[in-house]
Amino acid sequence: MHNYNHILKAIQEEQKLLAVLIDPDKVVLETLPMVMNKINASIATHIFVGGSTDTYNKTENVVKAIKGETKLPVILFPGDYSHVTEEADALLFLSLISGRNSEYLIEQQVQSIPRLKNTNLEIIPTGYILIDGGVETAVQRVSNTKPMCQDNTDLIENTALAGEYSGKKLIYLEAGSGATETVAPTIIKRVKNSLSVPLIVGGGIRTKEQLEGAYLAGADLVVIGTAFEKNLSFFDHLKK
Ligand code: 1GP
Repeated sequence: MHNYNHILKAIQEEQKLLAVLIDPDKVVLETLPMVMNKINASIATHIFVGGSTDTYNKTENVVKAIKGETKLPVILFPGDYSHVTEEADALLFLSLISGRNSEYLIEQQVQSIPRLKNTNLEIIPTGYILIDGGVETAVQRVSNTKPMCQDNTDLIENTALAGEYSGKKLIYLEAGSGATETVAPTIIKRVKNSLSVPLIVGGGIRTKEQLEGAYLAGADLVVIGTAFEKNLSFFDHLKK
């Protein structure tokens, strides 16, 4: 549990973590060295690789190419069991606990086992909670589940705790890639205060202020994808 322990240690030492999400469907392999240079010079601590779809089955090659350009841990954030590759350092073993679609609660997980059982991939059980981010996101479309309303803080908190009590080692509050509304700091705070396991927050974070707001509210690890995809100089403001 090397990568998970590293997350726990960072929290103990009050260090905040930042993952850059690289979507195999969108990345251009030729420009990856330049992209990775920017990331390596920034405060990013992790690379997440994944997306709701991987149309061209590129995940494994993308992970290999990233590994060749960085020492940062590369963690899979799969949309589907077919995106699992041993080339990564760890896998967020996601269960979409905000939804009631058994496909994403247990079926995809069962389907992934033949690929996983003989690998050394570190598997991190993760409760994934989709929160309404103002627009219909790919997660919502692909998973065919409804996001949780940001007004329903009690239900969000209870869902997160149900995840922890079911043995999830991480809880991920997700507004969805490209969200116009991020997960509200009040929600992050409430969930963080209840949980004992680390809290990941992502979706729609496009400014340094939003990033700092998420940390201040209690996010242990923040995920940023779109802001960096759209503007590679985004991380110029987040240099080491
Ligand atoms: C999506 O939380 C991540 O799964 C990142 O979202 O692309 O909006 O940064 P963005």
